[in-house]
Amino acid sequence: MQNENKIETSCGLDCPDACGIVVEDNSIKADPNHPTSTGSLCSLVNKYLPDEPRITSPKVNGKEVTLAEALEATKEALDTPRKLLWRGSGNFGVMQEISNLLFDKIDGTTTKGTLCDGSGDAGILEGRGVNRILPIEQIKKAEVVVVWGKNITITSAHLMPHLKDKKIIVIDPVKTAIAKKADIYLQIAPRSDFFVAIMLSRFALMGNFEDKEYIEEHASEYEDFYDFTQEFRIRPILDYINTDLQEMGSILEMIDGKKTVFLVGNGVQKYSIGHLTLQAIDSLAVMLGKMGKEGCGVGFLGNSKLGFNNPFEIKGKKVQKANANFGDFDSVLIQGGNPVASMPNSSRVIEELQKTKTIIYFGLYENETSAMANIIIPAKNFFEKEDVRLSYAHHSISPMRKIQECDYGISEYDFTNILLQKLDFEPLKEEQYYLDFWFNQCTKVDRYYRSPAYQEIPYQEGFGEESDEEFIFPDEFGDDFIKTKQFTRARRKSKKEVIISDYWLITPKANKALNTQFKRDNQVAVHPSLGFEDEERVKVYSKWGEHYFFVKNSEALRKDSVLITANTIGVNFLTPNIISDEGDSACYQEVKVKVEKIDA
Ligand SMILES: Nc1nc2c(c(=O)[nH]1)N[C@H]1C(S)=C(S)[C@@H](COP(=O)(O)OP(=O)(O)OC[C@H]3O[C@@H](n4cnc5c(=O)[nH]c(N)nc54)[C@H](O)[C@@H]3O)O[C@H]1N2
Ligand SMILES: Nc1nc2c(c(=O)[nH]1)N[C@H]1C(S)=C(S)[C@@H](COP(=O)(O)OP(=O)(O)OC[C@H]3O[C@@H](n4cnc5c(=O)[nH]c(N)nc54)[C@H](O)[C@@H]3O)O[C@H]1N2
Ligand SMILES: [Mo]
Repeated sequence: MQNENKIETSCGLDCPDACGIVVEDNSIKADPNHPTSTGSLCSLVNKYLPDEPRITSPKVNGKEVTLAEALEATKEALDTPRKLLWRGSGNFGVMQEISNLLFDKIDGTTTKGTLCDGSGDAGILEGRGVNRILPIEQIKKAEVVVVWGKNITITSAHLMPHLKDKKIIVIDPVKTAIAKKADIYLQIAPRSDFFVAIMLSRFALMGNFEDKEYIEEHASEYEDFYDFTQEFRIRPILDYINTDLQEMGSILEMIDGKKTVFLVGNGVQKYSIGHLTLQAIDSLAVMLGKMGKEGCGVGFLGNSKLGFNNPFEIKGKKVQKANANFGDFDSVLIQGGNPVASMPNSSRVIEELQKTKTIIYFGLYENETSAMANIIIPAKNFFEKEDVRLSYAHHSISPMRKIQECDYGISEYDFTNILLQKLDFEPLKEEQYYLDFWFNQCTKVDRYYRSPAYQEIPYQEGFGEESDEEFIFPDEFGDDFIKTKQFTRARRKSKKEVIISDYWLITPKANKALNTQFKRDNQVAVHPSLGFEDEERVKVYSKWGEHYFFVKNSEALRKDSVLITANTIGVNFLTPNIISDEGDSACYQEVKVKVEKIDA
């Protein structure tokens, strides 16, 4: 029986863990029965409670108004032929998407693609046909864990206890906390992951590390793949990656005969060729027989909605999320995001937004985007409304419950429902109808629900939607960003080294922030050999723009890279608004930057 003072809910922040929360006597605790629980919540959820300053008053053109007035102004703004809905991932509840139903009715434009994991996802789809989540139970059963471009201790902290007593291999240009503890650490050149996977595959096939029985059955084109790997020249590529035969061999030996999972993060795919990288990493795992078996698999950001009918899915006009031309619209509704800071190429974003007649910001906090808005609508946070939480890293679906009142904010359901009626459309169905729509598609397991896509060991039977297909290896490589001619056999002539005069920009997540929510930073981390002083103010610039930061020296970096976390004010003035070759994704790291001293 449920204690009256006890409410079970879950965290809505955009993080793979999607933790279960128990609220008792006004305090929030981790739900020990949640599958990823380690007994405690992270500091970010705690920040969510009162001390974070909220937008408490609706505004129209800088003036405080009532919510009713702000909604009336919103109605007028949306009553125009050209309107765009741009939604961020500030709250991961499914009810965020209910505003699609409004834009469907009013014939508005929405977005496609992501700022996040789209290019990697596209590569997974190419190889496996479907992007299934690697269940946490399989991670627990692994003997070796390859942490590849994922900063686990910060972005997925609840996985850490499950990695205890396992062999750890880390592949990351930055010596992260987990890299420091790893059994093997490869401090590779940024954006060289495709080559790492191809070289490891090639050596695996040369050294007979492949799992013949498995690939004969599930990936029978492996001989063509072997030929493909042979198009790449070993010596210049190993030099470029910053590794050697011995190191590659030691990785294969550590994995050989051991249950192995590859935990792959966003870091490997913030590039135009991210899809090829994920497909190559998958190919390596498949070849070694580390997929579709107990204690094995490649875990990336999975598709949380796989297997669901989504009542909020709409057709209609769509523009690229990472590259939206806001200026093409009279009115832009920005919900649950901070695109002025989080989208790439901030100068372009600002310029585009300045061309828009009305910007409507629907969110919790003041930020770069709310500062540009004509209409501000205060949202409710995830403790103040009902919702459903899916995860892109496990299969538990949990209710998000209202545990506190908020008399100034409005939920996405109410916002949508009111505007539909103001614009003379039929109202929505009851809120519970939409919540149940999701739960009814799940299996109930204790207090949680289980996603319809759950499979204990994904890809055990095969690949594709129906698990009756084979794995598809990559068979083509093209890259317009770095000169790779010297790497491939086809064009052997050029012997030029890749000359690095500028620095790679590494821009990962920060510890005490969730994207641009909560804590903001102002630093650029550089290798001490670059000759800057700590706290020195420098200009960092790229062909896309510039911004000023304070220096922090760090031995964890390579000499060819600088690091600015995603919560840093101004970081996206440096990043390009190009879209990945596949997957409609932003490519935050497809850029080289310069760092300049500022004369006092
Ligand atoms: N505390 C906290 N947690 C978060 C978030 C947050 O903002 N703060 N954000 C959430 C969100 S939205 C997401 S998408 C996830 C993402 O979480 P992660 O997948 O961990 O992504 P990042 O932090 O962007 O980068 C991960 C790692 O990639 C490395 N890296 C950079 N370039 C390369 C490269 O070319 N090759 C390789 N091999 N590695 C590279 C970086 O050094 C970093 O260690 O985290 C979620 N969790
Ligand atoms: N340089 C660089 N840029 C990056 C990244 C990077 O690694 N480096 N990562 C990218 C990635 S992976 C992601 S996912 C994006 C994230 O980028 P965004 O999706 O823009 O997320 P945030 O910047 O965290 O802004 C979220 C906003 O949502 C609002 N919000 C929170 N909860 C609610 C709610 O319940 N309702 C409503 N209406 N609003 C709410 C808050 O006001 C908050 O300001 O950033 C991308 N940008
Ligand atoms: Mo993300």
